[in-house]
Amino acid sequence: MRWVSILSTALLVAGASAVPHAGKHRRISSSSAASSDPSYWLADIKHQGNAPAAASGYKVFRNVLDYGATGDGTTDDTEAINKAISDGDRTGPAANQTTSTTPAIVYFPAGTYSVSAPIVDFYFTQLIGNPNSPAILKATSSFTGMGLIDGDEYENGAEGWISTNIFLRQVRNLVIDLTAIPGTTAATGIHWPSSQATSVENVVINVNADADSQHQGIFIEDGSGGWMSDVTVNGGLYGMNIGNQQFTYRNITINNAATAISQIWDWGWTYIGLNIQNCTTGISLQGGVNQTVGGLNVIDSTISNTKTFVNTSWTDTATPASAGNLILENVVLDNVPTAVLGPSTTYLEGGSTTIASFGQGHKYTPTGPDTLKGTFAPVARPSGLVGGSGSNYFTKGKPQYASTPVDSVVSIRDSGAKGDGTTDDTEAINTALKSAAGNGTIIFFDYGIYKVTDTIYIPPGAKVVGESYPIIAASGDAFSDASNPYPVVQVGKSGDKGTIEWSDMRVGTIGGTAGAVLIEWNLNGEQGSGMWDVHTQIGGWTGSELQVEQCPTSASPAAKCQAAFMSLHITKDAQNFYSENDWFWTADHDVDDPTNTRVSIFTGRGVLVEGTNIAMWGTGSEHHGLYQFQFDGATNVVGGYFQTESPYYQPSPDATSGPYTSDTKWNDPDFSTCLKGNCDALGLRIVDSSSLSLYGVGLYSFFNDYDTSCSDLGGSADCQSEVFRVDSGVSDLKVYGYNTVGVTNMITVNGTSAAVYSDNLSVFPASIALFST
Ligand SMILES: *[C@@H]1O[C@H](CO)[C@@H](O)[C@H](O)[C@H]1NC(C)=O
Ligand SMILES: *[C@@H]1O[C@H](CO)[C@@H](O)[C@H](O)[C@H]1NC(C)=O
Ligand SMILES: *[C@@H]1O[C@H](CO)[C@@H](O)[C@H](O)[C@H]1NC(C)=O
Ligand SMILES: *[C@@H]1O[C@H](CO)[C@@H](O)[C@H](O)[C@H]1NC(C)=O
Ligand SMILES: *[C@@H]1O[C@H](CO)[C@@H](O)[C@H](O)[C@H]1NC(C)=O
Ligand SMILES: *[C@@H]1O[C@H](CO)[C@@H](O)[C@H](O)[C@H]1NC(C)=O
Ligand SMILES: *[C@@H]1O[C@H](CO)[C@@H](O)[C@H](O)[C@H]1NC(C)=O
Ligand SMILES: CC(=O)N[C@H]1CO[C@H](CO)[C@@H](O)[C@@H]1O
Repeated sequence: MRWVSILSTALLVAGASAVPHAGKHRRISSSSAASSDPSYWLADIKHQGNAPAAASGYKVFRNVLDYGATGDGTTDDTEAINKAISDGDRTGPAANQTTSTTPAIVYFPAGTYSVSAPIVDFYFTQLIGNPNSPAILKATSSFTGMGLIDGDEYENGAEGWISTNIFLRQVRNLVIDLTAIPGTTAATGIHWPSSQATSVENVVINVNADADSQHQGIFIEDGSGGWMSDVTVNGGLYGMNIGNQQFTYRNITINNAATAISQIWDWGWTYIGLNIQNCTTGISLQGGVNQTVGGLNVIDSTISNTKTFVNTSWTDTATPASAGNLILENVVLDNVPTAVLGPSTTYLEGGSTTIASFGQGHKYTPTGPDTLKGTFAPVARPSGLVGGSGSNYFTKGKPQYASTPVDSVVSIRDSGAKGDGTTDDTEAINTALKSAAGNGTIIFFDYGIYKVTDTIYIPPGAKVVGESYPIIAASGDAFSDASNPYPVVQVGKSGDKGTIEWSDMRVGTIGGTAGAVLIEWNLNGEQGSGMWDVHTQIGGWTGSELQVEQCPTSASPAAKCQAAFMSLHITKDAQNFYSENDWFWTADHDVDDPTNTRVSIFTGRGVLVEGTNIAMWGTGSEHHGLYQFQFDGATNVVGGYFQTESPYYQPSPDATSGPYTSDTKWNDPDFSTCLKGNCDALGLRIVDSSSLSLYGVGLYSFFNDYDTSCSDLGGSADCQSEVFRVDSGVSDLKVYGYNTVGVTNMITVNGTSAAVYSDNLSVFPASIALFST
């Protein structure tokens, strides 16, 4: 989550002159009143979320109509909507306080909501419309503010929350309409500096599409993101004007903007399914000769009726030498005269054609560095990972069950679970999951802290959905023995077949649970089984008994702060595991502490993948003691962006000196080749695995025993000696857009360093556009 300041925000607000562009945009007519909200189970069920640490009577679910909003298209609903968000002593950006105790869903029934000032989004808040008739948030002609939805309102010239600490937020099923604001007035649909475990999904943003429009759909100036999918922007100077450490975008459509995407800065960004139509420029890498964009991966995309697809300032002598990486794979062009334009020449002609592959940057295949400038051998995509049209990778958005009737949803609280953080809910949850899985019923986890003392088993057929990220929290003896690891949530048992869908939840632990495997995925699933917005959050939340008081950074690794054996285990039985925006987090700070004080919580392993046909889009794994991701015996793996961080306390102790150490039974890395005294957890290890294509990987090590000087820009990058190991038995591995921070040796192949950071300096990290074995 750590942020490093790259640019001052003053640079970033739209104001540059617009480029003329063709086309007219689609306008949505304002009309329908809120009374015509079609049935949607999430709105219509009984609302009984229980936030145990909030004041009594605290409401998790809020319907904006209950706070005086009308949705009639004319009444100014701004104040009522903001009241629905802030109600219940919730802390806004001015209070600058993150929280695990006051979650909220703010629901917008169908209708047109007139808005004259920003809707100020809060931490741990989901703004949700009806997928059967998304509400329109319509700016008045005199609207002013940083964004119609402002995800991090400025207070005294600074963002209220530190953007890299903003977690647990969603915006979905909404239409944002700025078309009443004159095109000559700068205006933004969503201002969204944010980080892991956040998402914007199924949103349409209509802005002014005149030739001189100063509008933009999305503006992000920083953060450690993040996920967006199924988002459409119509019109604008910029469809999106965006900078962030790393981000994943799936199925993003931009029509009729001057520049569809203005990439202000990044370390890496993965686009899968980018659709750009009728724009002048598709993606513009800002920054000029001194590049500010680390890199982009764009795959399975379609660009049409657009003069220039990518405008870049990269040259093979631009600085920093390893910035401006570009990877294009399977991109269809339709009437796009120039595909890639450099500062003084065209790098790739366009037309109506398919770009099978094109790249620029440094490459190691597997030796290097060499300059990649042109085509490369694209991935021969395994059939088990392909779906939809042509050779596109299979993708599937988070199921919202829009047409499911309310009587096909079973509440876990109605089934006897309490979610109060103290009652043992194991049996009630297991009984409910078992009976619902057979008949297609959704099991709905009303918000709560569900303490369990034994494994929760999710059987085939289950559809499990949470209300604003409820948490299943393991507690007690079953989970306490690190030499006898034990699953908290087991998704399918060995041999189980079928489909399981799981979304919007967290799994955590209470107290010392050194043997907990938070999620064990065994399902031999149908394609489309998986997890969407399911996170592990180990420590740092009220009720976890793993907060500042119990686990301060000054403490030696006491048993009570050894909190998990592993976050996620995708076993060798698992097939067709699909994942979107899942984040596996050993807490580095206490989110309920007023100054986000750091904590030392010790866990063993992040994500271990041993299965077949695995897709992981937009994922991160942070602060586990031995590794963040390990692929061991895995076949057919695709995904991106993969983001990791090493524990901040390392190397005191480091990965060789506990409290979790290498165990041959688990085929853990042995750390035999790292520089002694500098053996932090690996970000990524691959062994005995085949056909892996990773589109965007960032392995970061910011700290040495809580000191960041080892990762300073221009410094010695010696927070740790190695972070990415490719060991024996690996075939057909491709890594695109690879970034490291604070690491001396970027890649270790068969025990020998294959790439050093100093050959590959980028905007802040070191970068390699393409690594393949
Ligand atoms: C693109 O422009 C053409 C002609 O100007 C128009 O017919 C078409 O509807 C536009 N497409 C979109 C998606 O707006
Ligand atoms: C992309 O998003 C649009 C709008 O939400 C949706 O209609 C379409 O089905 C999505 N396409 C894919 C491939 O997910
Ligand atoms: C690029 O960076 C160099 C070194 O910091 C500086 O001297 C130069 O003025 C910069 N160029 C531009 C166009 O900003
Ligand atoms: C490409 O970017 C450069 C530098 O920002 C700019 O001068 C030029 O006009 C752009 N060209 C196009 C076709 O967008
Ligand atoms: C499905 O099973 C659940 C849990 O036993 C039950 O409450 C529900 O009524 C069943 N639904 C149907 C449609 O059979
Ligand atoms: C918010 O709190 C953090 C941590 O205490 C602090 O570093 C930051 O300056 C604060 N920001 C504002 C705008 O008050
Ligand atoms: C690693 O060593 C094995 C066994 O000697 C060899 O087959 C493999 O090609 C090596 N891997 C790379 C990437 O050089
Ligand atoms: C091998 C190589 O290209 N090294 C470059 C890495 O980046 C630095 C900073 O831009 C250059 O000075 C090196 O030449």
